[in-house]
Amino acid sequence: MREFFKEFSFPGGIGSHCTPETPGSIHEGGELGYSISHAFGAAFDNPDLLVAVMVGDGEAETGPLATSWHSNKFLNPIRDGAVLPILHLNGYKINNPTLLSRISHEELEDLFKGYGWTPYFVEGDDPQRMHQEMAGILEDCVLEIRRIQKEARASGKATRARWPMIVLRSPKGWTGPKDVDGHKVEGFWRAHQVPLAGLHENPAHLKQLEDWMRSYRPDELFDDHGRLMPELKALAPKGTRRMSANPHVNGGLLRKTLRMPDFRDYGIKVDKPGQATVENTRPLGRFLRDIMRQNMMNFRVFGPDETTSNKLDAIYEVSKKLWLADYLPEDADGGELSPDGRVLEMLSEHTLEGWYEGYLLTGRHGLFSTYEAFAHVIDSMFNQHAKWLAICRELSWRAPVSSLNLLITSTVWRQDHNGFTHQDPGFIDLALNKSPDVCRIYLPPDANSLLCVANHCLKSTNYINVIVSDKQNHLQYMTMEQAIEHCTKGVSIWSQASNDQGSEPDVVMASAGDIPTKEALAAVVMLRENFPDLKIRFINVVDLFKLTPSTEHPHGLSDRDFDSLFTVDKPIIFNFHGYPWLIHRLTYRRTNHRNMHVRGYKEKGNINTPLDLAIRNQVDRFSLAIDVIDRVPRLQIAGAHVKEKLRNMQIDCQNYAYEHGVDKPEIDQWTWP
Ligand SMILES: Cc1ncc(C[n+]2csc(CCOP(=O)(O)OP(=O)(O)O)c2C)c(N)n1
Repeated sequence: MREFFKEFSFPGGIGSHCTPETPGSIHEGGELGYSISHAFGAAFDNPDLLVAVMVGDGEAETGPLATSWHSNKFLNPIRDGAVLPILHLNGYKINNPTLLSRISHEELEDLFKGYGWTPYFVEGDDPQRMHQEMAGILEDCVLEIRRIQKEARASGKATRARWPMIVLRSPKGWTGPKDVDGHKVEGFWRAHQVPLAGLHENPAHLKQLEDWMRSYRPDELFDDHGRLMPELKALAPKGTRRMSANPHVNGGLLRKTLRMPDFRDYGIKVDKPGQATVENTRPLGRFLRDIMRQNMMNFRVFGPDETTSNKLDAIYEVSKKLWLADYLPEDADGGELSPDGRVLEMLSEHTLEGWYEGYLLTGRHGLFSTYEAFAHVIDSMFNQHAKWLAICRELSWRAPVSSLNLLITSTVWRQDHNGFTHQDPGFIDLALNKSPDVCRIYLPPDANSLLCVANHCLKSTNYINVIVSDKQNHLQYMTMEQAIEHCTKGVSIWSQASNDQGSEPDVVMASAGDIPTKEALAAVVMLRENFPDLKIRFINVVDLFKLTPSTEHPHGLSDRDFDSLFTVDKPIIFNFHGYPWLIHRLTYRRTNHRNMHVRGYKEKGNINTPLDLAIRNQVDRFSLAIDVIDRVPRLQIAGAHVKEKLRNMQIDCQNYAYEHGVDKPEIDQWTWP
């Protein structure tokens, strides 16, 4: 017992909250706010599961928790299990009263009724009476849940239910020291975590601790050797009925391999690179539709409000959006709503992310698509999930779970009418901070490469895969075979855009992302027209971690491979989807880093045409071509006339955009010659 106590919240020991090391847990309580959404994620598609979830009244003040009460409108009583929230109204946080404990009973009851719950109250401070009452109310709630499920399942009609919940009002630090040094502790915020401090120096505190511990009558609970009395031990459930051995909370044990069609069948035909445009995410939508079709009990698609906007709406051919709230006649016209839909859409990125995490951690699969700029809403949840996975990887008894796949779409470069607020490619900067064992970032430049990357991600386990791909029409570069080769390598030379075969290039032009790739290719064309003998090597990067040294990330290129691709002394112009410094972060230890010139989003935007936005951030074809002239020594002086011409063309394009509201047709409809 001494060993066990010593380990608690001790260096090298176990955490003070539920951590991945805690058997029976899928929920790290460190960062508050996600208990209810995790619980619902666990309950979806688990018809026999009842998830009881304790919610702190402090936690209930957080944004993510507050919005997650609405999860009850997404629980299908036929197909899903149930969630029983127990709001623990102990009145205090670390240093403050809680809001929900300082409103009237009536107001609190109205609040939860308003959220669509049926609240039951258990209130008091006499342990014996409270235990009996809690047992009684729990029994009532379970019976009520079973009644709702039985009715729905017998009738075959899934309707929204007013599920029960419990409000447990008990003192904070209940049965702990009442007062310490003349200050109220039990039933006050002072009871938070450590009610008695300085035990080494303060004999009075030590005595109080001893009295407190003895009040639980340990001599009746343990024998002389410190072992739990056999009759008490016998009370514990057996086998998988034990909370710690419940297979749902080691979800990898229950995980079934996702049945997947061949992604190649969804590819688009590319006869010649850089000619036709396709909405990159649309073929992915058809792939997801057929994955859904084959996995109607363990695959879900999540998105705030944008599955259609993100061009993934083919999924609705197989399964609609889950909707159990009221219907209006006009919903029949394109609403795509259904009480048994498997696509989850609610305008709360927090709730969706929480559901998705709970769903994955209990052994299922999915994909979450969201606007790039607003992926930041779940920054912190992403962090916590990455930490969870990082620790799980060290625990041999935790079976691998499906990766969390985030499709970051509606990206910075195509916010033609949304403007500045929708321009933020910074989510990948955050993803880069996390353990290399856990995070992957992909920027497929066209539809076939997106399919290839998505296929890989959906099959993987224990990662967070961030896939950045815009939803608009973009040029298509690769046949499916080429896309597979390119994505397998993660970074490669595009030979059709290069003319340095068999020699050393004068300059390396690199790109990552759809629009930056197009602009870089257009720059190459202008350079080759103006300087036919200029040797250019064109490199595209899909897997961002290829850039980092192999000693830092399992995907990283060896220095030898990096040097042979990017050269050891030639200028590199890298046109990047995101903030430019991210590429410097990844490559600062590479031999040729001093010649690496990165262009990316520099927070210069407003309502812009695509080219105008590119120009303002210097990722446009003209700026890139000028960059090359400036960096290749023999062009620095000789190229001055071409530079002038390119500047004039740039000014002309910008003026056209401001006058007509669109880019010049030769820019907009530019194709690789
Ligand atoms: C998002 C977040 N913000 C702040 C904290 C710091 N914090 C830890 S416990 C706590 C109070 C929690 O109160 P409550 O949820 O009522 O839990 P109790 O300890 O009273 O059961 C706070 C603010 C946190 N863990 N997570």
